[in-house]
Amino acid sequence: MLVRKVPVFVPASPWGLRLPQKFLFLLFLSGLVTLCFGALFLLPNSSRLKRLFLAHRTQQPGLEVVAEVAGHPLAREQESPPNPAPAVPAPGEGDASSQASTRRRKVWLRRTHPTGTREMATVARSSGSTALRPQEGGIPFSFDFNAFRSRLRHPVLGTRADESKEPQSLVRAQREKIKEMMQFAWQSYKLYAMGKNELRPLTKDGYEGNMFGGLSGATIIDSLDTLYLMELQEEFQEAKAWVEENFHLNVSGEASLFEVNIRYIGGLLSAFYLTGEEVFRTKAIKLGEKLLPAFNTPTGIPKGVVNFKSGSNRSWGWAMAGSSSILAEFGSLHLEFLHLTELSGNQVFAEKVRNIRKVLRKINKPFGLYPNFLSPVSGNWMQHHVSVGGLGDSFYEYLIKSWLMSAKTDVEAKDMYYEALEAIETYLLNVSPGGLTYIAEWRGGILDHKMGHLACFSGGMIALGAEDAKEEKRAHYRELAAQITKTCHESYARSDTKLGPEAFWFNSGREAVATQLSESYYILRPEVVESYMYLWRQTHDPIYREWGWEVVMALEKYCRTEAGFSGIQDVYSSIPNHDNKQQTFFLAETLKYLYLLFSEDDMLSLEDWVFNTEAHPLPVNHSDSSSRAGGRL
Ligand code: DMJ
Repeated sequence: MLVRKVPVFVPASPWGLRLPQKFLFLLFLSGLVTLCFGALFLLPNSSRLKRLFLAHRTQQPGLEVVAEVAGHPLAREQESPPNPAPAVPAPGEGDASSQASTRRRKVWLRRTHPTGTREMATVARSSGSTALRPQEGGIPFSFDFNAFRSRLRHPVLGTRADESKEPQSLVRAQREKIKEMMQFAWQSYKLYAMGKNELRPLTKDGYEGNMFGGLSGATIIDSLDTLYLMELQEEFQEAKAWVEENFHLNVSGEASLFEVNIRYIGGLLSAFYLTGEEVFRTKAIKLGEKLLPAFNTPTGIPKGVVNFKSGSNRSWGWAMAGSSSILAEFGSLHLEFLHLTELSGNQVFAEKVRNIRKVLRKINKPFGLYPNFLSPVSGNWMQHHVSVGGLGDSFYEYLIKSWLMSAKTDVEAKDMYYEALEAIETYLLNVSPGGLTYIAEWRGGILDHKMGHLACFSGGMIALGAEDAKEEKRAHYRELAAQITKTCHESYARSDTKLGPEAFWFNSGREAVATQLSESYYILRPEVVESYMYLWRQTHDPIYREWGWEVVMALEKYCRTEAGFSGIQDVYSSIPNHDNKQQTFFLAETLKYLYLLFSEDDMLSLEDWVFNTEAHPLPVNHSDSSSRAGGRL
């Protein structure tokens, strides 16, 4: 073994320095260099310099964002540090100029929201003007939040005309009751499951599930806008603080593109548009980037599952043996992705969904119908199963809502919607011997005479679209919407709990009831009250509030537990067997639609907002399209 002898002394260098001294000198030098370079990053407003050092610059702002954020693997994975310092201090905490700007904003808010006083307080306190410019660690693209808000036709929360007229009205008390339910659902979640995706109210713990790729806090993000809308300000601040401090995107599991999009992206986008809080915009865009690998397929039709770590994608194993993408999944991205482009300047999001539209436009449709399974490789339908319930539902919803969100400029979406509706009417619509109108499911020409609970959203959708149909069809669609909604109400009314089953049939004399236990459950779903809300807004027929109130009473009686709300396993048993799950959509959708049903029409006015399929409000594009970021909303 060779043993090296340690020298007794080190010879001096030509400058008279010994080795330890040289080492110290070098250490000092490298420290100095690090300090200078670090200053570049620490100095305020260094984002321009950072750009110079960290990315290729391009001339087009949109592409700049692609190069810097989407294209850079590190940037894609990177997260803002937890608990970032607020860019604008809260009123009273900042310097004179920021206080002046807060004052200016309050004046502006007073002008644009003359009677929405509480909403004004929330927006002013929470955001100041943070959304007006990019922040450190944020997205290098500015969105003019003030201009956006000034284009809305109504105060976001309405004028509360009813409150000033009848402060003690029954409707107000009903609304307050629904607010209390939301508060209870939130408090229970907070107490037993804060940060987890869902609350399990019986076991009093949290549940992560496997749909979100390791992302947490689905209930929090799904609840943000409902809390805001109900003016549960303390709870909203708790939710926001969690997003700021604990909502991390550097996760590495497999996620459902659809679920992450409708719940997380939808929830964050709405929270941003309601409050102007930069954190929601930044996280929505960064999360949107993590979904993009799902689109890496020969046709550009995304696969259902994306791996956040490897960026690989796959179809669900149950979707024609892993060969198909699902219509409702790839067809329910349009609204959110256009808003991601709008808020980031990054064209990639809009391009992805426009390509989906192009493929669907071109492909041959059997009898004008859209089957539920499509190969993302060949672009061919894989099975002729058509449904307005599960697997198909929100595709149709997003067509009519794309038209409405574009301020009625996306004519292609409108045409596709009415053509699809015609085909559905011709081949799927039925009236039972007992006189109930329902939309059946179609399997290559053979009908299953059943409707899923999910399909009950269609009453609301058809009502929403009725006004823009050809004149001779308008009254017909209004009536059709009312009839379908009535059928869905029957599915509730014919159960012992007055809650509806997961699926109900129209067979052999039994109508609008489930025929087996495996279809008799109710998991706090929103679709029926969603339709009540749209029908109420369209007709003001008091029956919809009556029916909505029946649901409130039933939820209280059969689904409320000591520690939150739970689904039940059999709507035909008045002794509830709870499923131990408080679904995130109960807070995002069911309670929100109920609350809106008992509110004035100008609260989240349909002139200004469309609801994504998870009930997250996204704004209608009222602006001149030439001034937009190019998302053509
Ligand atoms: C929600 O996540 C959405 O409404 C989706 O479109 C369908 N299912 C649930 C609620 O039932």
